[in-house]
Order: sequence, then C-alpha cells, then structure tokens
Amino acid sequence: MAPVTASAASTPSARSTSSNPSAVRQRTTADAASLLGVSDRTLVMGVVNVTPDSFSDGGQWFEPEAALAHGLQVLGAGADIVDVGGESTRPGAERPPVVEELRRVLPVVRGLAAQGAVVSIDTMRAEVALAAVEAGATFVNDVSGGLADPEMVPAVAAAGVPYIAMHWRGHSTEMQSMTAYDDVVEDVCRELASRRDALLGAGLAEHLLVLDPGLGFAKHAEHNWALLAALPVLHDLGHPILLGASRKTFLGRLGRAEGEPPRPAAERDPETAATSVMAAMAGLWCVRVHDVETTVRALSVVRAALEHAPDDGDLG
Ligand code: PMM
Repeated sequence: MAPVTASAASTPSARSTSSNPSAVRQRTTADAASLLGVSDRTLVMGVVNVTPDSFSDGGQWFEPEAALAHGLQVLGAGADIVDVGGESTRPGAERPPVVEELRRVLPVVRGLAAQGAVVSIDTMRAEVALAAVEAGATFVNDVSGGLADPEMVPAVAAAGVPYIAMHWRGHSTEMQSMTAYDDVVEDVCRELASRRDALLGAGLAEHLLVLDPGLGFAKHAEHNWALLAALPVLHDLGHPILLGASRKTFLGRLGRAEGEPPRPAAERDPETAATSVMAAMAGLWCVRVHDVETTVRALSVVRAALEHAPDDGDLG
C-alpha cells in the first residue's frame, strides 16, 4: 500500500462495511481477508490483554468478564479489529502454561465474535491459535512470526486465516540481549523478508500475510525511532504492514530527564496517537493501539486533510 493520497482518501470509507458494533453477525475469514484489501485508510486494531502483567495495561482486564466488557468498549470506540492476547510479552515476562492461556482468551474471543467483532488472537502457540479460530477469531497475530512454535505456520495455512507475522528475535526473557543491529532498518527489513519467504514456502497464502516491524521487541529506543522514521520503506516488503507502537516505553521517555523514570504506560496515548498519524501518512495498513478513541480521532484528522489536498498530491 502506497502512502495515502487525496484521491484514495476520498473513496467511500470501508468503516461502514467493517466492524459495526450493532451488527451482531459472526465474522468470517472472508470478512477478515477483505479487511486486508482496505487501502483508502489505516485500520485500527484495539488491544485487549487478558493478562496479569502486560506492561501497558497489565491486570486491568484479567478476568474474562472484564476483558469482554473492555473488548466491547474497544469495538464501540471504532476499532476495526479487536486483538485478544493471553500472554504478556513485556521484557522479562515468563510464559503462562498453554491451558492457562486458553482459559484466559477463549471466553473473550467467543464473546466478542458473538457480538460481531472481527477478532484477532495474539498468540505464539498453534494450539491457542486454532482453538481461538474455532471460537470465532479470524486473524492470527503471532509476535514470533512462526518462530516460537513450528506447528503454527502449517496450522494457520490449513485454517486459511490472515496471519500477522512480527519481526522477532527471541522470547521476552532473552530479547533484550538480542539488540545488535548494523543498520536497524535494513536488518529488520532483511529479517522480515526472509521470514516472509519461509512462511510462503511453508504454504501460507501470500494474500493473507501481514508484516510488522516489531517495535520494542529486541530493540532499544533508538532502534524504534529509526524504524518509525523509515515507515514508508516497509512497503518494499510487498505486504500490508501493521505497526504496534502503542504505549511502548520509548514513547514514555519523551520529555523526561536522563535518569527520570518514563511516563506511566497509561499516560502515553498522545504520543501513541502521533505514531498512528505517522503510520497513516505513510499508508500503513493498520495500527495496534490500546486507546482506540484517541487514535480514531487522530486518524480522522489525516483523512479530512487528505480529502482537501490537491488531486495529484498527498500532504507531503
Ligand atoms: N506488541 C505487543 C503485543 N502484541 N502484536 C503485534 N503484531 N505488534 C506489536 O507490536 C505487539 C503485538 C506488546 O504490547 P502490549 O503488551 O501492550 O500488548
């Protein structure tokens, strides 16, 4: 998807045909695949972490009822996709047993799908992905890009659902020791390209693959900033791109003195909205955010401006 232009932005919005909280209809994989084709605006994926310890919102929606209520709120705020996860990927986090991950996510996926939400399951485990698809999820979001579980790619390929593969070098307990890059933009693009080739070689359908540069995963602040500054380059990978900058620590360090702790995660939404605007200006497919309303409103500014830009131009 190329950077958004005025002519593209003036075509009818896909929002009317995507997630509509009042349309209580189970979404299908065909609906999910059609979302992959949206190119006139940047989609918004709202996060529902059913975990005791996610760095951005840990513990707030740990019980399934609270998580489901939060998911409905995310949907009502305008999310196109609701991303449900039961494993924290905060640096240093230990993995929950698979039965515990299933216990956390399945009722939430089932409940949101029954309300007509397009649900993605944020997991590195094939077993969880398949159970979630069975429960109504129509996207699989795997931060390991298939590296954590050899069963994942064959399972997703057989299920025929869109797959989001993120740039990943290792689990949360070890990723902070895997931050050596010569040129982070070139290295991440090269590693993502080789992951893409491996995934397609393993049978994943080309039109169902989304790629993600993995901000905050095996990356220091300067790496995240360099990637943010180079977003349009990611189009060279030839797939829709998802960006997950929301509430990450590098944003919380802005305006803080050396040695001062970063701003708390829940206070990083203005900075997150700025990254969403950058993603939209670069023509990215989707942003994954915790505070959906702020990003939806920020993206409406981009759309309104683009609708008033000269026919042949973008906002530059
Ligand atoms: N970040 C987190 C979790 N899942 N998925 C994708 N595709 N991209 C991301 O950047 C990403 C993700 C960690 O953030 P959280 O703990 O706030 O959910």
